[in-house]
Amino acid sequence: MHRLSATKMILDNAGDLPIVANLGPTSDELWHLAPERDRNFYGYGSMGLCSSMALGMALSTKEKVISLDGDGSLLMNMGTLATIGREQPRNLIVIVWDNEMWGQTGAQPTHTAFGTSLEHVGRGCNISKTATVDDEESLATVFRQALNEDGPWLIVAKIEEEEYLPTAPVEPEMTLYNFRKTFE
Ligand SMILES: Cc1ncc(C[n+]2csc(CCOP(=O)(O)OP(=O)(O)O)c2C)c(N)n1
Ligand SMILES: [Mg+2]
Repeated sequence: MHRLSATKMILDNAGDLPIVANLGPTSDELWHLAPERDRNFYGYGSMGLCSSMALGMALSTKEKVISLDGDGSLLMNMGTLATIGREQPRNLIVIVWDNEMWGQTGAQPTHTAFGTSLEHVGRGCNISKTATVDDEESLATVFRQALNEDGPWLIVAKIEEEEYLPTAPVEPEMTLYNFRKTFE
């Protein structure tokens, strides 16, 4: 499964729901697919905080909130999963693009390349709606289920890297301004 195509599938199914994206190619691809979509929150610079920010949003709104996180980032701030399990936000869907590497800093293999299962970590943190999928069709099936059923959800999507798209020309201030406006 490739992240770009899977992200398009997420967008096709997500309607107008807020989507928070991990820094780097995850944000770049989201922008290239939907540059005018003000409900995209691009997490440039904030490694490890994608699902933390999505958790905060989920606790502040009734809408479903979608986090597109990365394995290396989630490993760096694994306490996020414990806090999600503690708070039990019914409207939070975390998808982890697991390429088993810190891709954008030189493709160094992460712990998931050596047996760490982020799904199992999530279950140990009391997140009961979980899945690990490695093809887009399975991801689409579980994602649609997550949109229809209470969470919190943790979906680990195993992906293969492909060539990066150009960095998205977005600024944090504008991202925040445009995104916030959609909640008024
Ligand atoms: C606190 C912090 N440490 C290190 C970095 C450098 N850094 C940026 S992205 C990244 C790797 C992120 O890995 P992952 O979440 O798996 O995303 P991928 O690159 O695989 O898409 C690192 C180490 C950073 N931005 N912030
Ligand atoms: Mg990664």
